[in-house]
Amino acid sequence: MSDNFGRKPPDLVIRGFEVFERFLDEPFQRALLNDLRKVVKAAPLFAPTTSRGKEMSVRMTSAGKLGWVSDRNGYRYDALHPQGVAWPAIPNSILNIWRAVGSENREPDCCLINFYNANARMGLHQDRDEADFSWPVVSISLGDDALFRIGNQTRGGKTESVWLRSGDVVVMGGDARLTYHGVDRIKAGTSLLLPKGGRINLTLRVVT
Ligand SMILES: O=C(O)CCC(=O)C(=O)O
Repeated sequence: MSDNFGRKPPDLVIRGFEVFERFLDEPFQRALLNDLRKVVKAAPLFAPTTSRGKEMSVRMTSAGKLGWVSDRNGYRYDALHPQGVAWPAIPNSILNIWRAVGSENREPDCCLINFYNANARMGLHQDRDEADFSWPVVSISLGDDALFRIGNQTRGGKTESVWLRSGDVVVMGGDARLTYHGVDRIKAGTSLLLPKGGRINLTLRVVT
């Protein structure tokens, strides 16, 4: 298990999104999954809704000081899970990835955990609810392949897509920090990591 990540350049850079392919080997991915099971036990996945009451297709939960929630009152970072409990701490295995590719100077406040079944997607959006955009967002993919779309810093315009696979890590920092991005589709059956299939995406964020 390679948790001693060496410094290496990204395999791909698309519009400033740095893609580290297979950054996590399979034993590490399995260890991460074990840690995530404990997080999900303490803070179960929930179905977020938009402020208009429309259910999003991803299921989510968080670890860290703050978690991301969306309901009738809109979306926001919150210190409590919708069930009223504090979010569990971010597992060290995940923090080590942040330290390797994100920053050694500050820990993230939030690890947002998104679960995608084969039909789930995420529309193009910016991550802009954080106080300081000089910190990157680090994204970790586990399970089935996802078609990740990268747009521009404003809505519209041409986009580019890349398949993200289990173990891939993407750093969205610098000029890419406020670039629109989303997930168009999940290719079911492309990974054996999750026993029932699907995809987990983790995003590490400095919020305050
Ligand atoms: O699932 C992904 O790869 C991207 C997730 C994302 O964009 C987000 O959580 O804001």
